[in-house]
Amino acid sequence: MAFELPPLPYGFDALEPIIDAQTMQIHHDRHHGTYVNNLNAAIEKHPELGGKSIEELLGNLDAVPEDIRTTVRNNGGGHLNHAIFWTIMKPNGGGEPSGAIAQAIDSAFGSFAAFKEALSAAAVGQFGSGWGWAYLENGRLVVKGFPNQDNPVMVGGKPIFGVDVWEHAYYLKYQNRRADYVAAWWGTLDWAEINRRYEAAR
Ligand code: MN3
Repeated sequence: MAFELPPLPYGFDALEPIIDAQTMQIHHDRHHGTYVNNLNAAIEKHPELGGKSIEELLGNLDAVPEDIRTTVRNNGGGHLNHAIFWTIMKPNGGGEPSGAIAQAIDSAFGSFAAFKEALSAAAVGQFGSGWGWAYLENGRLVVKGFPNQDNPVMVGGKPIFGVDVWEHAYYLKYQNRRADYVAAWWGTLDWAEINRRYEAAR
């Protein structure tokens, strides 16, 4: 069973003006689509891996045959990262978190403002291409920058939500102003979905 590009759960223009429609279309259809195609091409060389989930593959990369390991890391990571990314955003999102994730944020960071500053700094400070992730590490909520298409599952973490800081995610609208993009991105968040992911992860 091949991996599939999940449909975007809203229109390309749904996150305007924070993320422009052209960026969303290229990002989802071409970038994410290419990660899925490359991942499937690699898995085809090792049919014995066909039944594994993307989390299983990335959570134990040492068990992935060496000839496709880097391809699976980069393209499988790209698939998982984006599959999560589309779902944790929504039209008219943002605002303050509530529920269990709000409690976890307060418990680990003291306040939503401090958490927001920490995740934004991790994302903006990630050198080159990568992501800023909020994830569970031994049950505790942490934030960290990850290079390329690496995902917290590769270090035993459980990804809750993250922000793509590859230039393809923001350059058409924000050019080099990554910090402006990250600051605006908070206005897209779907806290109900983030709560659902947190509840499932803990
Ligand atoms: Mn991307």
